[in-house]
Amino acid sequence: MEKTFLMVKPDGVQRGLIGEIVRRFEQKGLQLVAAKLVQVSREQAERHYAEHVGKPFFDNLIKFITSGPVFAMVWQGDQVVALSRAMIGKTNSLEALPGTIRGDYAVHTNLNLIHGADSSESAEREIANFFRPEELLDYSKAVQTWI
Ligand code: RTP
Ligand code: MG
Repeated sequence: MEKTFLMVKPDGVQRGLIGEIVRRFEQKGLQLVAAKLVQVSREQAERHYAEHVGKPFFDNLIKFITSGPVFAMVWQGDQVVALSRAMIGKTNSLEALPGTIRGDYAVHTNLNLIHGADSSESAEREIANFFRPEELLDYSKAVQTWI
């Protein structure tokens, strides 16, 4: 089963949106396999956003993501990477459609509430940056048969 790394960013934690965001993925039928509040260090943030090193928004992005706790999660499900990205919505807040998390709650591209891994390979790398292997729980949910 595919896994992805999702993270409620500091703005989402500050706005009290952890529950609302978790609710959406849970009700969709995805399975939560790990979660924790994390104060991200500068080194950890730079590893997480390594693909953006050198871009004009990089420094602000690192400053923002380390500005307060984030809620890091691992979710599992069929095509979970693509599915969760669709539920999150476009990066640019003006393009994020209503019904998506960013479309419903985010006003600014820089304060866009949630991160979602963009591929299975990114997910694997990002999960390893936030979780030890034993923190990912392997358990079955009876309801999964019906989804
Ligand atoms: P994320 O990685 O945070 O889930 O966001 P994403 O895939 O939708 O977007 P990505 O291209 O990976 O960019 C990472 C974050 O950097 C900020 N950003 N600003 N042109 C800009 O000013 C710009 N482009 C990206 C956004 O906050 C984005 O979430
Ligand atoms: Mg990205």
